[in-house]
This record gives sequence, structure tokens and C-alpha cells, in this order.
Amino acid sequence: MRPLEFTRYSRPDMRRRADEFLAAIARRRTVRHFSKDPIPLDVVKRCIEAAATAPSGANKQPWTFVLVTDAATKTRIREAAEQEERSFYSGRAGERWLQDLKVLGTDENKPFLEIAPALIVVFAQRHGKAADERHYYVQESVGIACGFLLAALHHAGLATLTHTPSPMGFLSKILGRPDNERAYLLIPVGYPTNRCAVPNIAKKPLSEVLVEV
Ligand code: IYR
Repeated sequence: MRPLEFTRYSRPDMRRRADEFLAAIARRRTVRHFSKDPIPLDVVKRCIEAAATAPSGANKQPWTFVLVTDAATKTRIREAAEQEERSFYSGRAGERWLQDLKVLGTDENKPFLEIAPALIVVFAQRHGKAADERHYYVQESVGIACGFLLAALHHAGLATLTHTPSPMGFLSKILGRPDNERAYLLIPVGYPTNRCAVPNIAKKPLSEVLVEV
């Protein structure tokens, strides 16, 4: 054990900080129209470092972040993802799911997988390198790390998309990941195009998402 570094802010400072964080994070939007402009990879790597500070079950840190900038690899990922998406949009999803997606305007074409200058593929490690090294609460841990990552990238001035082609097995193959890892989330990163539009959708108000006991 070692002493915790912790700052207590004044009551008004706490409120101001909470307000400022809300205003900043509420401006994050999922972007599907990326510019080809290059992005500073040192910034992206710092954001991955921030993600890797997330809490995890027994501090096992059961995540691997694969940063893809190689054009040929991005093309292979796009082709494989579009193949899965074609079967998703042409039947596998079912009527109801496709209806729910209409507001987003998504379809089986995923040009952003080639256009975005970087893709971060987050893998969840179901166990450690040795099969008897157990990992705990893997889904929760990796989900939290992804939340940190999206917040860090947004805070640094980069746009992201949380893309979940399913199934995602092709990512293990293309990226040569070991058997203990499963692709969890594919995050294109870049700048939005100048004309980028996003769906006109809103978040639920606090009254709908908060229950006080
Ligand atoms: N993975 C598909 C479909 C999709 C599903 C959900 I739930 C979304 O919020 C968005 C898209 C695709 O990427 O198009």
C-alpha cells in the first residue's frame, strides 16, 4: 500500500468542473465521415495510455490495443467488415433491428475503414498468455477502458466511431492476434470532413436515466 494522491476541491469548483466536463463530453459525437488528413500518432498513443489506466478485475488489464495505420491492412479490414455487414443488412439483422438503425443512416458500406487515418482495434484477453492465468470481469474491464479511450481522444481533439461489425473474428486473423484475444471494438480515429453531418438525435434527460433512492 502507498498513500493516495487525491485533491478535494471547493464546492463551487466541484460544480464548475462537473459542468465543464459534461459540456465537453456531451459534444462528442460518433462520426462516420472522416477526412484523410493525417493525425498526430503520438497523441493517439497518449490516449491509449490513458485508456490503459482504467480499472480492471484484479488489475489484470485484460486488453490489447492494435493501432492500424497501414493502408493495405485497413483495406483488408474494410473488405472483410463489408462482407459481414452485407449479410447483416440483407437479412441477419432482422426487420426490427434495421428499423432501429434507420435514424443513423448506416448501411453495409464502410469507407471510413479505409479513409480514417487510424483504426484502433481493442481486443479483450479472455485469459493471460498462459491458459491458467485467469482474467476477471473481462467485458466490464475492457468496456471501461474503451470509455476512457473515447473520452481521451475526444478531449485531445479527435473524432471517433464505435464500430462493431459482427462477427469480428476476421480482425483476429488479419491482425494475427493470439487465441486468448477476442476483438471487442473497432474505433476509427481522425478528423471529421468539413461537411460532416451527424444524426439529429438527443440523449435522454437525467430524469429518465436517474433513479434516486
Ligand atoms: N454493425 C453494423 C450495424 C449497427 C448496429 C448498431 I446496434 C449500431 O448502433 C450501428 C450500426 C454497422 O456498423 O453498420
